[in-house]
Amino acid sequence: MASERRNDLDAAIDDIAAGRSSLLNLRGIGNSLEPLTQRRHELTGLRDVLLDRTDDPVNLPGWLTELPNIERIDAISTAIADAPAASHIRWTIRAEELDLFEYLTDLNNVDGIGIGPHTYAVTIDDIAVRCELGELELAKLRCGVNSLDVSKDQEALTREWKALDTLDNRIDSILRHQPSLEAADFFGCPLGRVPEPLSSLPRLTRLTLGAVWPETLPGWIFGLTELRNALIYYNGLRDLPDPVGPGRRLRHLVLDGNPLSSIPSWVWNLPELEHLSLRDCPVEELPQDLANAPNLTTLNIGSVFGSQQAPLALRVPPPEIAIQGLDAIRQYWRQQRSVGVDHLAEAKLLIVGEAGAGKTSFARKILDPDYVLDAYEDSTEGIDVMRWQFPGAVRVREDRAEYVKTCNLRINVWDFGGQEIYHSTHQFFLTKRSVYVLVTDERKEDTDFAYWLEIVDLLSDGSPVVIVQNRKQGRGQGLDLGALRQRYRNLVDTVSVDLADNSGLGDAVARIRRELEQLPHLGTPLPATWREVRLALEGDPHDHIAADEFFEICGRHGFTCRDDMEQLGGYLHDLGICLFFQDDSVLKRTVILKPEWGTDAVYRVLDDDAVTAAQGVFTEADLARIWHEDRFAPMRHELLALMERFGLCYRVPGSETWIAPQLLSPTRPVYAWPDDGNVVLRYEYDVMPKGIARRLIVALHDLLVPGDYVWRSGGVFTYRGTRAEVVEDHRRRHLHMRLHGVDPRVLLGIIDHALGVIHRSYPRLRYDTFLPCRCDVCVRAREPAMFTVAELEDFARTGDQIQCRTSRRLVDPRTVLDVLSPDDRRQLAVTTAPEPPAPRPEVFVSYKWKGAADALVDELQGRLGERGVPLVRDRSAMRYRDSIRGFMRRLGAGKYVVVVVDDAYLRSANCMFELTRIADDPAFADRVFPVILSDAAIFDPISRLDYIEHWEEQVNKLDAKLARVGPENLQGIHDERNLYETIRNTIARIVDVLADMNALMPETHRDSDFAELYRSLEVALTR
Ligand SMILES: Nc1nc2c(ncn2[C@@H]2O[C@H](COP(=O)(O)OP(=O)(O)OP(=O)(O)O)[C@@H](O)[C@H]2O)c(=O)[nH]1
Ligand SMILES: [Mg+2]
Repeated sequence: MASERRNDLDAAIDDIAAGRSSLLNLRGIGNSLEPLTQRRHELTGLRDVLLDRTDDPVNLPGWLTELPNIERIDAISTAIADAPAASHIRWTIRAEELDLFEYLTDLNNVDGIGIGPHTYAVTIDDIAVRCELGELELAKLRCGVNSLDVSKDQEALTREWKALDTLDNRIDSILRHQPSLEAADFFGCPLGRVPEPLSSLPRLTRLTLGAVWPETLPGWIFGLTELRNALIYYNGLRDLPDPVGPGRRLRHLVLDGNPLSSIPSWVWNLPELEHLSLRDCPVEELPQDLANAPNLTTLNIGSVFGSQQAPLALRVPPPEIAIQGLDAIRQYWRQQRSVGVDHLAEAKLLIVGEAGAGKTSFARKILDPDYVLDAYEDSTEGIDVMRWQFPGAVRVREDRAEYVKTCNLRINVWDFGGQEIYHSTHQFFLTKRSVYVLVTDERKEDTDFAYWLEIVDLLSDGSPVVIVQNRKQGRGQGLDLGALRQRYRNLVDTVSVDLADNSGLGDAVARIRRELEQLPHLGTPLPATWREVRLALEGDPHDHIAADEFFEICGRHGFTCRDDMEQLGGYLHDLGICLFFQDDSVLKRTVILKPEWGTDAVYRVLDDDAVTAAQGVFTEADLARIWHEDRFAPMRHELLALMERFGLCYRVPGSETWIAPQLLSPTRPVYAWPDDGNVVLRYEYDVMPKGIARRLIVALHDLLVPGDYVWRSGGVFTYRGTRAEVVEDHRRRHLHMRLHGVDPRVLLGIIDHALGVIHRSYPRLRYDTFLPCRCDVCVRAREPAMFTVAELEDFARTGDQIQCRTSRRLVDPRTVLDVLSPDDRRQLAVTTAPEPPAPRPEVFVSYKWKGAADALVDELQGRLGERGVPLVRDRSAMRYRDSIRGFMRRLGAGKYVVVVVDDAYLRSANCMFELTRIADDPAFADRVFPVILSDAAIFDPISRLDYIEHWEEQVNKLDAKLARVGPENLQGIHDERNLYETIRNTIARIVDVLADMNALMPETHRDSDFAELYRSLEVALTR
């Protein structure tokens, strides 16, 4: 770490010495300036210094101010011990340093001040008075925080400020006396208003208003004459005002995290606008006006939590296009302008379920209710695709108005073979923006609802699912739709049919039609030429055409530029209408018009008896036999490329043989593997798609150990003297890896990278990576305790030791993480850090902070600490659920928890989240030591109902909100709702247990100096 910092510092000095930079930015590097002393003669070009954030007072060396060109030192987040007197340097300092600075040198040198949440009222008053007296002349004023947890609301943020009222009273006067101000920064300063005197600052070029939450935004902001940068994020703004005033010179406009559904046209007409950021804004349209901003070079959409995430609510242009960037969006509009608009009315219906459930029969009944069931219907091999058309209606938006347009909807019905062998390949065709039907055979109980619903959830990015229960003349078993729906957000309905007499069929088809019509991409305006090309392709009888032919068809239908044709090709591919892999050297020459032609060919190989008997091994001769018809024969090369592309086969290096790992032997071969000196790693999935190991085998087949070292669910890879064994355990949702050899980290890095690519192909995949504990007990154990990497990193960041659940020893998380760090060149030895004396298990405390419990917990921590029982509390300011996960994991692993319950605790979602997690443990009553504050009415059964009612109300409120806003894009609210519901469902039980536990009131605890609590803990800790 220290050497890294040193390198960064050296690099920064190199830049200055070479004249590439005049700024020394020490953020993240630290303020240790000793290394600079040796190289100070190289710093003649240095003009600005930006100091790192720290509360440890920094001493600046005298020579720094003697450098010939130094002009500014920014210490806005830094405590200073010494500030060399030098009248030519302008300082930016934090408010707290003002007096000291005046004492050390001269306030005339200060041109920037930072007021933060911890600044006292007297300091703010003092600044205001100095401004009024003309003692301070500022170019830069910051009232805010360094970083912001955007999930916090105004109230939560307000509580963090010591003197927000004073700031609110004084800020107008401060601003009125600073006519030279160039930058005003209110970031995380929840004033609830935009100070009006900002409107009279003629030189203001940069204005930051982040999480200020003004009720409305005044129009003069965008009329300020000199304003270049406006960062107006996380303010709850639903619309933007028109500019009032002459200014139109904005270059950077950041509006992230505001619930803006549209951007007014004046924004697009700003002549100098270069950068516009709309991340996490539910903007529905990026309009044609965007072409009016000639200088716009960056447009951020999607999410701050992942740049590749699709924009929240975008309909026009289609997100598939918008995510490709500004050029693609401009191209889309340019085409529309020149050729007019048409609307897409085509979608996919995917029918999945177990073998024999009745999928094919149902698909045929959709197309023709008079279809007579065939008792000898063949089991579907691979996938069949049928076309279904019906007159329907789509929602169309034009000129910001929405209307319903009737049209002929064209649906491609994909009927998937239900046999197990097909499951892992189907995932390539489970597309987004489709409707799914899960057919279940009601007479059997073999439907693995979880598997199907999870896999659809994983791959389809929220596409709706309808369950069709096929009664087959039996009785319906009845499904607990409510329970399933709670788990699977995209399950929309269940319908029951009997295909023999068509009962329920009409309703089922109507339900499915309704879902299809509501798919968000239907009705999307597209350049009219696109639809014409699509119709031409649809009318083409061929299974595939050459890419050049596709481009010719485009040309015949009004396309003039190749880029536009490729854009359309990509869009059709993304929607699953055609297969056109434009980035593949072989496949880019072909457009597969009928994807089922490709899937047919692929499944023929996987279903072939000879290939199956050879356990997946095949040659070109086999392919010539399997693909002998005219349909396939000329395209063998491409079809093989398609199989490789899907990760279904690989060529054995140096041979003319291919292997389809899906057909390999299911049993692991016997081979020797040393017991000692292994590096072990495990991936654990929430939902594990089938065949991850097989895709890894295909991706890294070059590294497979030759011979019998690969099987259906695993393989052994080798690289530079290290071997890695990777095994998939689908039942337990694990991928397990052990490595042995000279330096396992390189091979581990290669595998981790390949897995990353596979993981990213599942948009919603969630998994944890685990590493084994390295304490001396675990090193010898067959089943060592495992830590998640996220948890280890969390502990390593704070410098804490982590407790092993097996030996209860404290372990240094960095020694466990070592295996993942290829930078660390130390040989990987299986030794552990020197063992510290066996510690006591940690005791955690859960309480509602910033409330009545604070003082009690302070006291408790002191008292128990004196007696050698350290109390672990999470005082970090980020307690929102995502941020407290690390703490929770630790809390879950720690044995004992003191829960300080007051009324606010029982009404706080964060606290109750914590408590429900603690209560998940079957040994809840043994682990928890409650301290009940007097306002928590848990001893009276009637008052207890109040809490249940409270959570009931919260659920209802959210439901009402959800019903109003519509379910799309409200993932966060859904999660919140699920949490509230869990709390409502469990609060009665939890409170019962707490009330039964003979908890003492705090006064009694205090009177006895917490002796009772200490005694109970002591007994538990020595158990
Ligand atoms: N009597 C009766 N038979 C049905 C009904 N639904 C389907 N079947 C029969 O059940 C058998 C299997 O139905 P399919 O529609 O082929 O099942 P599938 O889900 O497509 O099966 P795979 O293609 O193997 O995945 C066929 O013989 C159908 O005729 C029904 O409601 N009543
Ligand atoms: Mg079938």
